[in-house]
Amino acid sequence: MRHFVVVGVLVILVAGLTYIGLDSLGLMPIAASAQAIPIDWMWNWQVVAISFLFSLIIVPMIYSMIVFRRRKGDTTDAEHIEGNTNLEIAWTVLPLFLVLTFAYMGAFSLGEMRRADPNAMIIKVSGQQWTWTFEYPETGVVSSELHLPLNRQVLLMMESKDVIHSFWVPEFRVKQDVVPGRITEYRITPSLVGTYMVRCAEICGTSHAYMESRVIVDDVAIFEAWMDEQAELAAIKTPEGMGKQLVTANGCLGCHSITSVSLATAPTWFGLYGAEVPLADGTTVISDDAYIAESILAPKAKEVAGYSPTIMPAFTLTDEEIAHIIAYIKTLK
Ligand code: HEC
Ligand SMILES: [Cu+2]
Repeated sequence: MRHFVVVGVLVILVAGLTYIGLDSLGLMPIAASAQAIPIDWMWNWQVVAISFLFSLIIVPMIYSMIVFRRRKGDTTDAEHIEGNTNLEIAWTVLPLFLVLTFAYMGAFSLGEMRRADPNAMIIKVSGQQWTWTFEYPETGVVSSELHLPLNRQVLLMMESKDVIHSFWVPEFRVKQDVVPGRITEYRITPSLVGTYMVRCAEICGTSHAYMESRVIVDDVAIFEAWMDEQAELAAIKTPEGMGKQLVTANGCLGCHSITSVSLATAPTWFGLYGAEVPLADGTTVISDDAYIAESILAPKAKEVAGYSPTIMPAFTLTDEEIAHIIAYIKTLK
């Protein structure tokens, strides 16, 4: 009996220490959505259960190894024990009860996360190798960054243009696949102002690792100011303005930078127009209208030195659209 008491106390002590240790590792990024609360609550109970089960196995094992080890000169056999019905009932019923509790908690928090707010703002999300595009149907604004207002539920209607992607903002906790040919939904209520990253969580090709876009949560007033500004820009129907919208809507800016610093994936467009571009075969080409048009319609035709031509998908755009994009690229210097 004394052994049971000692082991019991040790199990509880080690379980507590394990929990404190695991908790202090900070395994979770900060929580930035209302949906994160039930998820983190469940996660916490899971860590409690893990700590307890770990202790329940490790402590009696180590205790037995030390206290019940064979003494010097002891050659007798151990006592023969056969079956223990009470113990078997206990270790069947208790885990069953625990598993059912967790199943209930899981179902409950899934319900919490899916709770639909009739005032939710709808945003269309489209994923393609290897960029994200966001469209706000209320205003017609298209953006390569996801701007969200604080404390208002948004409903993302997500679709893929090519392969299966997965929309994941770790700080929001929820993750949802983005599948070609069907629309998947993702509800979130941002609860913390900040800048986060959406990253693709479904390996989708060579540049999967770069499939990231900024997610910006702002106070409602700042969000609305941004939206007004974007709507105003979209209303300007100059060739450059339309070119800018086209490159955003087609996800070009996920790979191409418009500043003097290139992204890892593709050459920058800054200063591209009229420049002499070094090609992989050692020759150079002057970047004029024809070259830029060819680069968009048939990216494999000329390979820019230092970059892989297999990365950029071929786009089908009209001559007029190409002309707008070229007009926009001309402004980048
Ligand atoms: C998935 C990444 C990706 C996307 C999306 C993408 N590109 Fe590219 N682009 C590249 C890479 C890589 C190169 C360089 C290799 C090559 O020549 O194909 C390139 C080259 C170019 C060039 C030649 C640049 C130079 O420095 O000579 C132009 C122009 C261009 N892309 C335009 C576009 C336009 C317009 C879009 C959107 C309609 C677009 N790209 C979308 C990856 C991308
Ligand atoms: Cu992807």
